[in-house]
Amino acid sequence: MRLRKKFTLWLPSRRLVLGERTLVMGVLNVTPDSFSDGGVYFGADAAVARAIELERAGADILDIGGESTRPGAQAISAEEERRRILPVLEKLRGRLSIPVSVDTSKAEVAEAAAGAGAEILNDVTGLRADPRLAEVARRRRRPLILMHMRGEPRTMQKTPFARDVLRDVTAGLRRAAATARRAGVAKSQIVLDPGIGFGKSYAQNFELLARLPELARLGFPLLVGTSRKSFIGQALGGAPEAERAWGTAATVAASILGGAHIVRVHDVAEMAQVARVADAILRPGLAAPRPPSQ
Ligand code: HH2
Repeated sequence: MRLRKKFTLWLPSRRLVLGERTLVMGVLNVTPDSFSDGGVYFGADAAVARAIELERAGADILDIGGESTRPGAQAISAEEERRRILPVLEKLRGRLSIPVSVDTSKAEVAEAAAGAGAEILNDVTGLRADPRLAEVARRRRRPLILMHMRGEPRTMQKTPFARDVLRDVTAGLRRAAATARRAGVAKSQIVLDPGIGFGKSYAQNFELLARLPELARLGFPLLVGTSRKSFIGQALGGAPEAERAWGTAATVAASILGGAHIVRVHDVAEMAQVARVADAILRPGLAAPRPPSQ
């Protein structure tokens, strides 16, 4: 176990220090079909209420997505994606004190979302779907999360998996970062993500978590998203999404001890506790935080 390297991301409204305390990114899917919360926050008002709830629960970043990437999901148009997320972003303006990231692979959606207040861009295709997204990140000065996905959501769990998952993920992330750098995105504004569950076998997801320190060597901050994913359900003998929180907790702790700077989760209050304790294991010399004043 090694101490994480520190990084600083520059957002329009603030800077985010990574590597001291793990940052918890709360998931808000404004979709009818996401694998664990699809349809629940599909209306703008329900989504806004959930965003505020996630902030109160201890989220450091709110990640809003308008298109499901679950295995087998159908792609939607940029217009439809904008129609889903823009009203939520507009209604959230001035109502949150945490920054918002947008989970999109389309440059025009990223552009519109940045105009509506999104401060971080999160691309699950690592610029493979639309390399122009890097241009938006550069021009709008937004940090860019680049995730590794093997194949595409419609077919990713059907096509052959990589023989050497770490090599595949490392090569893909290197390529994605190079594309972003060529478009003028500063190295310090890039975050990498191994893409747990995206075109990986059951065993490969666990291998990636166990070998996260090798990805940390790429020299970028790491984000890991395991929350409620199906490999956790499989490890628990077929537990449904709603019963995967404890399994998720194990993966969140492992991610942090392996070097993750940000964890992306649905159960924010619970995983924020997991993160605080895992952080304390990483830095056992630090004094306990002071209890909140009564
Ligand atoms: N996972 C999902 C979506 N976006 N982004 C990053 N950076 N890393 C992830 O692991 C990741 C992600 C899938 O989870 P969810 O948003 O809950 O489901 P869906 O894609 O069905 O909306």
